[in-house]
Amino acid sequence: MNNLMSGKNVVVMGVANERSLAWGITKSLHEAGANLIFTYRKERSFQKLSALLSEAEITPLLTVSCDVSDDASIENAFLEIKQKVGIIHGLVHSIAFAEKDELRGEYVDTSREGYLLAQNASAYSLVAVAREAKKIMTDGGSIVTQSYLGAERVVKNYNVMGVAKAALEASVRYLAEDLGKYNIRVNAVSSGPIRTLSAKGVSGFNDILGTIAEKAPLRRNVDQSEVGDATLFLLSSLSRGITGEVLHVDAGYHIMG
Ligand code: NDP
Ligand code: N5H
Repeated sequence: MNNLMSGKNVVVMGVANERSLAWGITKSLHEAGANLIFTYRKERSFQKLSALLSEAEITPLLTVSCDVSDDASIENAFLEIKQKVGIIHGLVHSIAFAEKDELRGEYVDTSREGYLLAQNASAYSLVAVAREAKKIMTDGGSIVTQSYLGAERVVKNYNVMGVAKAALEASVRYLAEDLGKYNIRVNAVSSGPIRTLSAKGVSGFNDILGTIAEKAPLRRNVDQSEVGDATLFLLSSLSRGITGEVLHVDAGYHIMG
């Protein structure tokens, strides 16, 4: 146990199961003494999350439902957080969604509907959530989202999600400027590939893991605990001079030509 986050209230969005990046982040935050608030969308995620929390002996301050593609749902969730918890110091956005059909074949075939859906759930959602979080981050705070290398480079099959992550990373910079005057920092972690529910059924995922194990400077892949600790760093005062940044947690893979 370290005390990096003791007395801090942190909202974690995006635990679907024990493989979720958000669950790795939860474990790091709990170790650091944070008080945790969770949001979920599907009932199945709520059931999983409740079981995981009791297994890990973590008692959350609150668990609320929140569909980030729906403004009313976001407003209601943050209203409930305000009423039951009051002020928050941190927020973890670990959410993305695109239709499976858009995550294979050629990007040029992306439908308008598929494009808008991916942007809505994966990029605009950070803006909408930051606006609500700002209202209850009255003592300053830190917001951290999760991105991927496909935002910067063309990665086979990532397609519409790469463009959504590019918008997400640009939003991190614009939000950092807007919220900096309230002492709220906004950053992203760009994680290497990790087998999660979202990655399930994705064609070529094993090949990507193999390439990284071979080519990354550390000659291995990363795991949820490494994303968890880097996210903890960005949420804690250790990173107090850092905002608008995209921190790669990818065994160094992104530096390779
Ligand atoms: P998970 O499948 O574990 O998590 C995805 C989460 O997104 C789920 O909890 C899901 O909740 C939530 N979600 C999707 N749509 C909505 C919505 N409209 N409203 C609220 N919640 C929603 O996968 P990961 O942990 O892998 O993904 C977390 C983040 O990490 C994503 O942004 C992803 O792009 C990013 N990332 C993942 C990498 C990887 O290799 N796994 C690499 C780099 C980045 P529910 O099921 O309840 O709808
Ligand atoms: C280059 C790759 C592999 C190809 C692309 C994968 C993209 C994944 C991201 C999105 C978020 C996956 C997604 O939306 C899946 C859904 O269509 C279906 N799944 C679900 O509905 C499950 C049940 C729920 C829990 O999932 C969500 N998202 O709600 C990228 C990989 C090497 C790295 C990677 C996997 C990146 C990433 O962003 O996740």
